[in-house]
Amino acid sequence: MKIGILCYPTFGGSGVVATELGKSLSEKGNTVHFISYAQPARLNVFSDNLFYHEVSVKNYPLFDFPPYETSLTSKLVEIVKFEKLDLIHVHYAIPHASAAVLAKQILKTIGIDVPVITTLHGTDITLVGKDPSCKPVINHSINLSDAVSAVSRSLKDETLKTFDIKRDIDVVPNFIDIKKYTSVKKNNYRAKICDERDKLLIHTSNFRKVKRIQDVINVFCKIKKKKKCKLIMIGDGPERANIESLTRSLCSLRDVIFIGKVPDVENVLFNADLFLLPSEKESFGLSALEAMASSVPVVTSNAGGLPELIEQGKSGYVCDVGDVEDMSIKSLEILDDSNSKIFKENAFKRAKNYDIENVLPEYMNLYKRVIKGGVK
Ligand code: GMT
Repeated sequence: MKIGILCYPTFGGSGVVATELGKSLSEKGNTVHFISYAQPARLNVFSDNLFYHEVSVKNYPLFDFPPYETSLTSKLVEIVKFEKLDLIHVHYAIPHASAAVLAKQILKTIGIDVPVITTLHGTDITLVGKDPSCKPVINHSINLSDAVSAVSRSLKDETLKTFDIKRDIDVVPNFIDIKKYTSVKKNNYRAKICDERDKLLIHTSNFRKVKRIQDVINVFCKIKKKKKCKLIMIGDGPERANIESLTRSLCSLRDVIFIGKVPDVENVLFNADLFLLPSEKESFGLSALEAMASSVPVVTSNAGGLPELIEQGKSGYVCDVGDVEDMSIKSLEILDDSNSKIFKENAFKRAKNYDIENVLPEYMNLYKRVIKGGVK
């Protein structure tokens, strides 16, 4: 198949899922064309069936806002026409779904029928998408896509509740490539900052308000009173400066280190003891799955799709959003030497269900369903 993938190029979950999906599809012999405004962060391999097309936006003194969606739509029309794509798969509805639906309509006028698959990732529905400034456009593009998937049952339910949807939505969960996590042998960060008795805690995110990162620091401070431990904060974003100053006021900077964005998160997760994700909203929680694939148990909030991923009391715990007291109690239980090993084993076992080899066929089925006239 010849597949066009539209996504954000950043380290955010939807961009990571889109890129890993495209890489895997190309390994299976499909031709994949990524379309975005920059090269996707995890697009680190190149082969003769993997392409990247950059969208450049025409600026003009009249424009206060460069018209990205128009440029994206035009680029899509060009790529579908000249590369003879069998389908367009968009990740994160805003603005990708409406651009793809418009491109589809334009292509129809010249006799090309290209199916559009929209994958909803989270804030495109739960936060930004439901805002009146986006809602009618998102609603329309979901209804006019040829297939729509959501990354959890919770996100599907919220989509149906919030919008006027006249079609089915499939649930296709996030995934990891388990091989990548099992081949790591050393965590240089752990070696550098921890002594033998230290437990290592990790948090990864894009440092937005919705992640409630202050809860990570507050839970860590509570654990620290009972157990020797260190915390590594991975990622970057608008809240980072605030969180760094909160950390400085609450604990020693030798105990918490902020390492910024890392492309190979598995090397930092390896041999860690606990992952914290106390988000306000989290449609799936890819970062928690990545931790579990590294045999790291998780303590998270019960937001969105997290309770679907984590088996309570086995691979970790989900606690009420904002309940830092409960999160620290559950963390201490997992960190206790008598429990730690079994939680780690269960986390890894759970993650194996989400291996790309199990999830890729679900996307392939969606593709086959929407390609009516067979592949070109
Ligand atoms: O978490 C973010 O703000 C990034 C966002 C994205 O689209 O890049 O992540 C969302 O999509 C991920 C991949 O499907 C999910 O694992 C995250 O749970 C989801 N984030 C939220 O719902 C807040």
